[in-house]
Amino acid sequence: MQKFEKIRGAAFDLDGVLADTAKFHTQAWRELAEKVGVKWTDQLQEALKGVGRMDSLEMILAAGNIENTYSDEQKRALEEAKNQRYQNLVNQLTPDDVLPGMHQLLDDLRVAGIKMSVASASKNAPMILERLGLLGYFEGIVDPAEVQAGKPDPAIFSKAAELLHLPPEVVIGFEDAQAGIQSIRSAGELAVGIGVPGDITFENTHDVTLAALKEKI
Ligand code: B16
Ligand code: MG
Repeated sequence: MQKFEKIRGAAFDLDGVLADTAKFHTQAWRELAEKVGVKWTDQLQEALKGVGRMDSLEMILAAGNIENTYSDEQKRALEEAKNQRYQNLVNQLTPDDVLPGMHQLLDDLRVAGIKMSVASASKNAPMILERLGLLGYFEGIVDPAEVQAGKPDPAIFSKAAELLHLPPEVVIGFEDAQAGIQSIRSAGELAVGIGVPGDITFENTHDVTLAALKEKI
Protein backbone atom coordinates (compact mmCIF):
# COMPACT_ATOMS: atom_id res chain seq x y z
CA MET A 1 0.00 0.00 0.00
CA GLN A 2 1.18 3.55 -0.73
CA LYS A 3 2.32 5.91 1.99
CA PHE A 4 0.15 8.82 3.02
CA GLU A 5 2.80 11.32 1.88
CA LYS A 6 2.06 10.36 -1.72
CA ILE A 7 -1.62 11.31 -1.40
CA ARG A 8 -2.45 14.64 -3.04
CA GLY A 9 -6.21 14.49 -3.46
CA ALA A 10 -9.35 13.27 -1.69
CA ALA A 11 -12.73 12.48 -3.26
CA PHE A 12 -15.74 12.44 -0.94
CA ASP A 13 -19.04 10.69 -1.26
CA LEU A 14 -21.79 12.91 0.16
CA ASP A 15 -24.71 10.92 1.55
CA GLY A 16 -23.49 8.94 4.54
CA VAL A 17 -19.98 10.43 4.50
CA LEU A 18 -20.28 14.21 4.72
CA ALA A 19 -23.92 14.33 5.82
CA ASP A 20 -26.59 12.03 7.11
CA THR A 21 -28.88 12.59 4.16
CA ALA A 22 -29.27 8.84 3.65
CA LYS A 23 -32.12 8.87 6.19
CA PHE A 24 -34.04 11.34 4.00
CA HIS A 25 -33.46 9.30 0.84
CA THR A 26 -34.70 6.27 2.77
CA GLN A 27 -37.80 8.03 4.02
CA ALA A 28 -38.71 9.36 0.56
CA TRP A 29 -38.11 6.00 -1.17
CA ARG A 30 -39.93 4.11 1.55
CA GLU A 31 -43.02 6.27 1.14
CA LEU A 32 -42.88 5.74 -2.61
CA ALA A 33 -42.47 1.96 -2.18
CA GLU A 34 -45.53 1.88 0.05
CA LYS A 35 -47.49 3.91 -2.50
CA VAL A 36 -46.75 1.40 -5.28
CA GLY A 37 -47.25 -1.59 -2.96
CA VAL A 38 -43.65 -2.80 -2.60
CA LYS A 39 -42.61 -4.24 0.77
CA TRP A 40 -39.73 -2.28 2.34
CA THR A 41 -36.91 -4.45 3.73
CA ASP A 42 -33.53 -3.78 5.36
CA GLN A 43 -31.80 -5.48 2.40
CA LEU A 44 -33.53 -3.19 -0.09
CA GLN A 45 -32.63 -0.15 2.02
CA GLU A 46 -28.94 -1.17 2.12
CA ALA A 47 -28.83 -2.04 -1.60
CA LEU A 48 -30.08 1.45 -2.55
CA LYS A 49 -27.18 3.26 -0.84
CA GLY A 50 -25.09 5.20 -3.34
CA VAL A 51 -27.26 4.11 -6.27
CA GLY A 52 -28.57 6.86 -8.59
CA ARG A 53 -32.20 7.97 -8.73
CA MET A 54 -33.58 6.02 -11.70
CA ASP A 55 -31.56 2.89 -10.88
CA SER A 56 -32.95 3.05 -7.33
CA LEU A 57 -36.51 3.24 -8.65
CA GLU A 58 -35.88 0.25 -10.94
CA MET A 59 -34.52 -1.74 -7.97
CA ILE A 60 -37.60 -0.94 -5.87
CA LEU A 61 -40.00 -1.92 -8.66
CA ALA A 62 -37.99 -5.12 -9.31
CA ALA A 63 -38.16 -6.00 -5.58
CA GLY A 64 -41.96 -6.02 -5.94
CA ASN A 65 -41.85 -7.80 -9.33
CA ILE A 66 -43.62 -4.81 -10.89
CA GLU A 67 -40.78 -3.54 -13.10
CA ASN A 68 -42.90 -3.92 -16.24
CA THR A 69 -46.02 -2.27 -14.81
CA TYR A 70 -45.01 1.33 -15.46
CA SER A 71 -44.26 3.19 -18.70
CA ASP A 72 -41.07 5.28 -18.97
CA GLU A 73 -43.18 8.40 -18.53
CA GLN A 74 -44.81 7.05 -15.38
CA LYS A 75 -41.37 6.10 -14.01
CA ARG A 76 -40.11 9.62 -14.64
CA ALA A 77 -43.15 10.95 -12.73
CA LEU A 78 -42.39 8.59 -9.83
CA GLU A 79 -38.72 9.63 -9.59
CA GLU A 80 -39.76 13.28 -9.80
CA ALA A 81 -42.25 12.77 -6.96
CA LYS A 82 -39.57 11.09 -4.84
CA ASN A 83 -37.16 13.95 -5.52
CA GLN A 84 -39.76 16.57 -4.56
CA ARG A 85 -40.31 14.77 -1.27
CA TYR A 86 -36.54 14.41 -0.72
CA GLN A 87 -35.96 18.11 -1.41
CA ASN A 88 -38.67 19.03 1.11
CA LEU A 89 -36.98 16.85 3.71
CA VAL A 90 -33.45 18.19 3.11
CA ASN A 91 -34.70 21.77 3.31
CA GLN A 92 -34.26 21.47 7.06
CA LEU A 93 -30.48 20.75 6.79
CA THR A 94 -28.07 23.16 8.48
CA PRO A 95 -24.27 23.17 9.06
CA ASP A 96 -24.99 21.19 12.26
CA ASP A 97 -25.91 18.21 10.09
CA VAL A 98 -22.35 17.63 8.87
CA LEU A 99 -21.49 14.15 10.17
CA PRO A 100 -19.28 13.96 13.30
CA GLY A 101 -15.59 14.60 12.65
CA MET A 102 -15.92 15.54 9.01
CA HIS A 103 -15.58 19.29 9.43
CA GLN A 104 -12.31 18.76 11.28
CA LEU A 105 -11.09 16.28 8.67
CA LEU A 106 -11.80 18.72 5.82
CA ASP A 107 -9.98 21.48 7.71
CA ASP A 108 -6.98 19.23 8.40
CA LEU A 109 -6.76 17.94 4.84
CA ARG A 110 -6.93 21.48 3.49
CA VAL A 111 -4.09 22.57 5.79
CA ALA A 112 -2.12 19.48 4.69
CA GLY A 113 -2.43 20.69 1.07
CA ILE A 114 -4.73 17.87 -0.07
CA LYS A 115 -7.06 18.97 -2.88
CA MET A 116 -10.67 17.86 -2.48
CA SER A 117 -13.64 17.03 -4.70
CA VAL A 118 -17.10 15.52 -4.26
CA ALA A 119 -17.97 12.20 -5.90
CA SER A 120 -21.67 11.81 -5.21
CA ALA A 121 -24.35 10.10 -7.27
CA SER A 122 -26.71 12.83 -6.12
CA LYS A 123 -27.88 15.54 -8.50
CA ASN A 124 -28.82 17.48 -5.36
CA ALA A 125 -25.20 17.55 -4.13
CA PRO A 126 -24.41 21.25 -4.82
CA MET A 127 -27.60 22.40 -3.05
CA ILE A 128 -26.92 20.16 -0.05
CA LEU A 129 -23.25 21.21 0.22
CA GLU A 130 -24.35 24.81 0.22
CA ARG A 131 -26.88 24.18 3.01
CA LEU A 132 -24.15 22.44 5.02
CA GLY A 133 -21.75 25.34 4.46
CA LEU A 134 -19.16 23.03 2.86
CA LEU A 135 -19.01 24.32 -0.73
CA GLY A 136 -15.80 26.27 -0.15
CA TYR A 137 -13.72 23.18 0.59
CA PHE A 138 -14.07 21.60 -2.84
CA GLU A 139 -12.30 22.34 -6.10
CA GLY A 140 -14.84 20.28 -8.00
CA ILE A 141 -18.18 18.51 -7.70
CA VAL A 142 -18.84 15.68 -10.12
CA ASP A 143 -22.10 16.18 -12.02
CA PRO A 144 -23.60 12.68 -12.11
CA ALA A 145 -25.67 13.68 -15.15
CA GLU A 146 -22.41 14.04 -17.09
CA VAL A 147 -20.93 10.62 -16.37
CA GLN A 148 -21.83 7.56 -18.39
CA ALA A 149 -22.66 5.22 -15.52
CA GLY A 150 -23.33 5.42 -11.81
CA LYS A 151 -21.53 3.61 -8.97
CA PRO A 152 -20.21 0.83 -8.93
CA ASP A 153 -18.86 1.94 -12.34
CA PRO A 154 -15.55 3.86 -11.87
CA ALA A 155 -16.78 6.93 -13.81
CA ILE A 156 -17.81 9.13 -10.86
CA PHE A 157 -14.57 8.62 -8.91
CA SER A 158 -12.42 8.87 -12.07
CA LYS A 159 -14.05 12.20 -12.81
CA ALA A 160 -13.47 13.33 -9.20
CA ALA A 161 -9.68 12.85 -9.68
CA GLU A 162 -9.80 14.51 -13.09
CA LEU A 163 -11.44 17.60 -11.59
CA LEU A 164 -8.41 17.87 -9.28
CA HIS A 165 -6.02 17.36 -12.23
CA LEU A 166 -4.51 14.39 -10.41
CA PRO A 167 -3.81 10.79 -11.44
CA PRO A 168 -5.97 8.26 -9.54
CA GLU A 169 -3.05 6.65 -7.70
CA VAL A 170 -2.51 9.77 -5.57
CA VAL A 171 -6.19 10.13 -4.68
CA ILE A 172 -8.10 8.58 -1.77
CA GLY A 173 -11.87 8.06 -1.96
CA PHE A 174 -14.23 8.09 1.03
CA GLU A 175 -17.38 5.95 0.87
CA ASP A 176 -20.12 4.42 3.03
CA ALA A 177 -21.62 2.15 0.35
CA GLN A 178 -20.42 -1.10 -1.21
CA ALA A 179 -21.19 0.22 -4.71
CA GLY A 180 -19.04 3.27 -3.96
CA ILE A 181 -16.07 1.24 -2.70
CA GLN A 182 -16.15 -0.74 -5.95
CA SER A 183 -16.26 2.51 -7.91
CA ILE A 184 -13.18 3.89 -6.06
CA ARG A 185 -11.20 0.69 -6.51
CA SER A 186 -11.96 0.30 -10.19
CA ALA A 187 -10.98 3.94 -10.70
CA GLY A 188 -7.53 2.97 -9.31
CA GLU A 189 -7.83 5.02 -6.13
CA LEU A 190 -7.39 3.97 -2.51
CA ALA A 191 -10.74 3.21 -0.86
CA VAL A 192 -11.52 4.42 2.64
CA GLY A 193 -14.60 2.51 3.82
CA ILE A 194 -16.77 4.09 6.50
CA GLY A 195 -19.02 1.45 8.05
CA VAL A 196 -18.29 -0.71 5.01
CA PRO A 197 -15.06 -2.61 4.20
CA GLY A 198 -12.51 -0.68 2.09
CA ASP A 199 -8.72 -0.81 1.58
CA ILE A 200 -8.71 0.81 4.98
CA THR A 201 -11.84 0.80 7.11
CA PHE A 202 -13.40 2.94 9.83
CA GLU A 203 -16.50 2.17 11.84
CA ASN A 204 -17.92 5.70 11.64
CA THR A 205 -17.07 9.21 10.45
CA HIS A 206 -15.98 10.29 13.93
CA ASP A 207 -13.00 7.92 13.75
CA VAL A 208 -11.74 9.26 10.41
CA THR A 209 -9.03 11.71 11.41
CA LEU A 210 -5.90 12.89 9.61
CA ALA A 211 -3.77 11.14 12.27
CA ALA A 212 -5.66 7.84 11.78
CA LEU A 213 -5.30 8.10 7.99
CA LYS A 214 -1.55 8.64 8.32
CA GLU A 215 -1.32 5.64 10.58
CA LYS A 216 -3.37 3.27 8.41
CA ILE A 217 -2.24 4.18 4.89
P1 B16 B 1 -30.41 12.20 -5.99
P2 B16 B 1 -24.06 9.42 -2.62
C1 B16 B 1 -26.52 8.90 -3.54
O1 B16 B 1 -25.59 9.79 -2.99
C2 B16 B 1 -27.43 8.36 -2.45
O2 B16 B 1 -26.70 7.52 -1.56
C3 B16 B 1 -28.56 7.56 -3.05
O3 B16 B 1 -29.44 7.11 -2.04
C4 B16 B 1 -29.32 8.47 -4.04
O4 B16 B 1 -30.36 7.75 -4.70
C5 B16 B 1 -28.32 9.00 -5.09
O5 B16 B 1 -27.28 9.69 -4.44
C6 B16 B 1 -29.01 9.95 -6.07
O6 B16 B 1 -29.41 11.09 -5.39
O7 B16 B 1 -31.75 11.57 -6.10
O8 B16 B 1 -30.30 13.31 -4.97
O9 B16 B 1 -29.84 12.60 -7.34
O10 B16 B 1 -24.10 8.41 -1.52
O11 B16 B 1 -23.42 8.94 -3.91
O12 B16 B 1 -23.54 10.77 -2.17
MG1 MG C 1 -23.06 7.43 0.30
